[in-house]
Amino acid sequence: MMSMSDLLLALVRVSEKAANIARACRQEETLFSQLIQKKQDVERNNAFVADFKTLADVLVQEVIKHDIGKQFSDLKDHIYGEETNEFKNELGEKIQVRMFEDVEDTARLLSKVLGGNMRVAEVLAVAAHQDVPITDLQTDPLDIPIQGLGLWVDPIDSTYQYIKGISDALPVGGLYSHGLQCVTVLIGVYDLQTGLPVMGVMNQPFVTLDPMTNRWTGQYFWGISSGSINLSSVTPAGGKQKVAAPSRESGFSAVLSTSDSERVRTLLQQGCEGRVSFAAGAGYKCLCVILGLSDVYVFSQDATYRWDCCAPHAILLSLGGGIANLRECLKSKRAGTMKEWVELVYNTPVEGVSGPEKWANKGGLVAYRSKSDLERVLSLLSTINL
Ligand code: 2IP
Ligand code: CA
Repeated sequence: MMSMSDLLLALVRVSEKAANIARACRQEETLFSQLIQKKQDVERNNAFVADFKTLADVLVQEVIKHDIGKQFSDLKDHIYGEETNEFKNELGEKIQVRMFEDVEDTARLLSKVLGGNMRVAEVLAVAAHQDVPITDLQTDPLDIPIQGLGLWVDPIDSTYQYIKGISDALPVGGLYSHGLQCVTVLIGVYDLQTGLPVMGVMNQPFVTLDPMTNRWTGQYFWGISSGSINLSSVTPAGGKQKVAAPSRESGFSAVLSTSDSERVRTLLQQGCEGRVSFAAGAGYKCLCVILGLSDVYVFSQDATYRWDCCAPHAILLSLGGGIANLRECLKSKRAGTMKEWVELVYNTPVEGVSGPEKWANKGGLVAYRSKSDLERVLSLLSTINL
């Protein structure tokens, strides 16, 4: 019988495959020389950028669905993601991107999307089919049933940074405001009944660029939070520390989106005595909190989605933190009714809307590692009305 540790291994493995695809798409000289050649022609260039972006996104999502669905039949019908698998190529033809059992068949389908470019299609198909051995993940068998679980997948978070492809951004205090480092692959597992996250894998495909080979290497993080079991690759939980959380300068700090409101930015700037950073990518900002680079990630807008948060949420829970619904927490704080802060849940859609908005995190969010940090944010923002 499949266990939670089998699922963790499978998710880490497929996230590494996804990272390979993300790197392969960016590394492909043909695609990039085409991009450069088309720079003069604004319209075509835009169309190409959009299509190229979509292909990486769609292919990664299909690979995750295929690999996990094949190994875990119970999960097959509960893998949800940001993208549909329908893809429009430059000629306006609609193509359903999917994985075949045979690498050649996948390559043939991809070449239709890529205007007949079989060489590039083969590079991507090989990355999509090639198994990635995982040698550095050891967990004891976890006696947690995997029935009744669903998955939220964001195949490439921070697509804007992925397309821009800036490789020489410099971190400030360990944190990147922009650049390829802000790109993440997010795979979150949640309980279909309670809506609570139970497992998360986050992969950062672009961490270090080797100047000699011009190749990137990445890293991954995981966390499990189920009942009394809390394990992660970030803390020494279970003695399996993979990445140590770096020690932070003293003082309360927040990471924000540049698109947040002036008022929220000002209130937090004041409350954090200037220790506010801005960074791209909802997943990356959560990762900054997970790694202790920032105490909280606050966002007062509705523009993040369940697939942005499920994976980091599980890791944060495993560390004793979480991701709370900002508006609901502020309401409860004002009413003085709060016993437990309201966490995001992943099984209930927003009523009365359709499309991706059904899964928007309405009311904003606070990602935190400790409850006292969440409470501090709520006090600082107590005067805002969402
Ligand atoms: C986006 C992406 C953006 C983020 C937005 C997400 O997901 O993470 O970067 O905005 O909230 O929905 P910001 O960078 O301002 O935080 P995607 O890239 O998958 O569309
Ligand atoms: Ca996203």
